Amino acid sequence: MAGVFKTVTFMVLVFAAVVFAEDYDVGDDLEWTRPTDLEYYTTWAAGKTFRVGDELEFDFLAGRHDVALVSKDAYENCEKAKPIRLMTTPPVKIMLNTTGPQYFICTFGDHCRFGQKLAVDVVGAGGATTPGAGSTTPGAAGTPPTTPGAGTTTTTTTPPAGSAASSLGGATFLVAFVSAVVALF
Ligand SMILES: [Cu+2]
Repeated sequence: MAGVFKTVTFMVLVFAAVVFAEDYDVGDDLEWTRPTDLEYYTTWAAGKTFRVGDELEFDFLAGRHDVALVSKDAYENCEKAKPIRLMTTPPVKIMLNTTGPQYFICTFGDHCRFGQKLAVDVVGAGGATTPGAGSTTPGAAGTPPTTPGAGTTTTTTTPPAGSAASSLGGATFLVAFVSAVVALF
């Protein structure tokens, strides 16, 4: 009987973890393109809280743009030569699975220099930033540092089982819970 209960609890919590993860359409209506406003994607990212487990979706015309995951340096200087990862087939979906800043640019023409670049700062459980090694407030190039925690204090003092998921990043939560369940059996 206990086994059934555990299984049900597990399924409910997995569902909760999935529900609380957010999918972001990068750039909203403009999608992923060369903007007329240099700060367009900086503005788009400002005020959003990106958490582990959330997903970024870049939509663009194939062959006109691409998505390069790059270093902070490459982001700031629009250095296109050696991206960490280059993704060319839309839609490009990026699962945010680590905390800390992540940088994306388009490698076509001058697109990056014209503002087709995105920096996001990914936070983990409860909105607390776990500053990765060497992460100095992301985006010296213009991303306003979203004073971690200041705006989004989700007053969590021993939350009931149901609301636990909301205060945790989806993926982190999932991994932690799966580990717990495996340990139980
Ligand atoms: Cu482009």
